[in-house]
Amino acid sequence: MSEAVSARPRVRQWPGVIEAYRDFLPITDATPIVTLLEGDTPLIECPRLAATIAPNLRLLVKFEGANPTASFKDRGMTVALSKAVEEGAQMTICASTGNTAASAAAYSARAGIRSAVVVPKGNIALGKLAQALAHGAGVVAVEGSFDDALRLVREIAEQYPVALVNSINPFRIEGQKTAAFEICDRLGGPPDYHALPVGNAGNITSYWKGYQEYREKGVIEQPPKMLGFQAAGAAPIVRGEPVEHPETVATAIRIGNPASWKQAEAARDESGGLIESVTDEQIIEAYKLLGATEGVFAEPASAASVAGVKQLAQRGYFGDEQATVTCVLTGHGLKDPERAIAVAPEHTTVPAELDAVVAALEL
Ligand code: AN7
Repeated sequence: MSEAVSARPRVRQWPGVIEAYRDFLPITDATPIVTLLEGDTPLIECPRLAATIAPNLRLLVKFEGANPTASFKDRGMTVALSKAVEEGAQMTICASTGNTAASAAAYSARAGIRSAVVVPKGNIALGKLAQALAHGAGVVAVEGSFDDALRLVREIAEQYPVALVNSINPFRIEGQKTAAFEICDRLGGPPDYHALPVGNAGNITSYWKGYQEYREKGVIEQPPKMLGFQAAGAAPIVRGEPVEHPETVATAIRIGNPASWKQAEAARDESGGLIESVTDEQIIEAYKLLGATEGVFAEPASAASVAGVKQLAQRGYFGDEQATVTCVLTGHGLKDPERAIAVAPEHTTVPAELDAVVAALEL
């Protein structure tokens, strides 16, 4: 037998979510896999944070900022782009509060096709805009909200030959559900509660689908209770009606009329969980705590999950049981450096002399 010779030596690494969970995904041999090796993100135990906000809990965070474009969107985008290319698409389009835009732009570049993103003017974090531009997307800011942008791209996708890659694209949901599989696989079972921020409600829909599929396959017995958190100024599901002018520091979830509203309610009700709101103050407090107590830097929207768990713990929701709670930290803190600097104390500038630096450091 001749020796197998390969021009490219095999790299021993995680293969991305499609190869890792292929059996659960609508992928065939004809599907070209567009991947940046997303997924396999850290599930980090946070005992110090738990001691501060909810001493009875075993608290873990799923750090989705460790994905290639630094948010959870990459899990859905690898499947959406793979299917779009399979179907012959030459261009993608999406509306976005920023992270979808960054991910769509990157995966479109990876696939060798064009991308366009429509964002609400003035309300997209700097890092996300930088990413979309760096990956060559056509960026259009509209004088309106995310909801306006989504309405526009839906119309455009009906009239022009472009693939819509917002989470109304079912392949996005399919890819994103892999995060639920990872949590169960790493924990050796499901958590008791699963907390996450809710914006357009695609992610809560995805996680719930993932947990249910693992139950159907007999991998887990009992899926977790789903705990969704909206920002108080952008909480249509909590209020029971669309919010025309959503406002929050957590620009990622500044959404007034979520596309997957009904699915989010189903996840809440079928799991026996809840969807509540947290104020911007609570969000920023949790954001700072995560960074300072655990060394984990997530963007403000992500911290809504932690703020929500604190709110529930304070009113005794979890009881005395030592429940396991996973919080999804959906995006990296570096996405929004302006917010990080705005909420921190000002730093000192001194002459480049030892005495001055030592004095300033209060050593
Ligand atoms: C960091 O990028 O909607 O409930 O256009 O970026 O699935 O919408 C982002 C949403 C949470 C909410 N955390 O997830 C977009 C966009 C971060 C996010 C959400 C988003 P969904």
